[in-house]
Amino acid sequence: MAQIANRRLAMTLYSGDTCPYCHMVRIVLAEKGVNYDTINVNLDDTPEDLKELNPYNEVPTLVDRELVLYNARVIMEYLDERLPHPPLMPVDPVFRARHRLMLYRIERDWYTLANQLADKNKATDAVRKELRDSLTSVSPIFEQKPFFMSDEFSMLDCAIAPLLWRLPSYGIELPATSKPLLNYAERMFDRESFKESLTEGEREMKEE
Ligand SMILES: N[C@@H](CCC(=O)N[C@@H](CS)C(=O)NCC(=O)O)C(=O)O
Repeated sequence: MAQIANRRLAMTLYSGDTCPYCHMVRIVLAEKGVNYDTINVNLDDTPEDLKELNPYNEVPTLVDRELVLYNARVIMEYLDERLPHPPLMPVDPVFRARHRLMLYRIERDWYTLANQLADKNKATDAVRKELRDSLTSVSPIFEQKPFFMSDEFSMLDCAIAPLLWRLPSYGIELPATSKPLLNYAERMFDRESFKESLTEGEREMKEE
């Protein structure tokens, strides 16, 4: 697969060291075997060019020649279409729509809570409990297939794995009854693309 690993595309990712949305995009890029440049953005002091590229001044922001994209889902879908192998979304329109709906739910139900936990002023035990209970309740689903609701690794896994990786840093420990989810997390963390996607700040999270 050397030719895939050597794919030279003039892509640049503006990325945050601990940003979970950037992490999702980095996993997709690693799955696709893309060579890209990373600009590590300090969110307290964002570079001038990011302000010019993205009206929201946020990461992830991807530049592919003339094209500038932001919002993790927009970027991930673009990458999947631009680099179709390996595919990370179903082809069938109905399955594709369900996949998008699930991505939306992951973001709305789990990342809303995770974002609060990442913010010291908003992190409370009630939020911790809500996220922990929500994950615990869906744990049995992770037993049915090797990947999230699928026999193949997909965009859904790219979206969930960064959240699971951050649980210790949010102060969440899943109960033993969540074994299927814990096993799934270990499978994701063992995947090459996941290991490749990690920044220094993310590696440190696991040791917290
Ligand atoms: N919905 C956006 C969220 C991205 C986001 O929240 N990024 C944060 C870092 S994790 C950011 O850039 N924040 C900049 C700021 O708050 O000034 C996406 O999916 O890309």
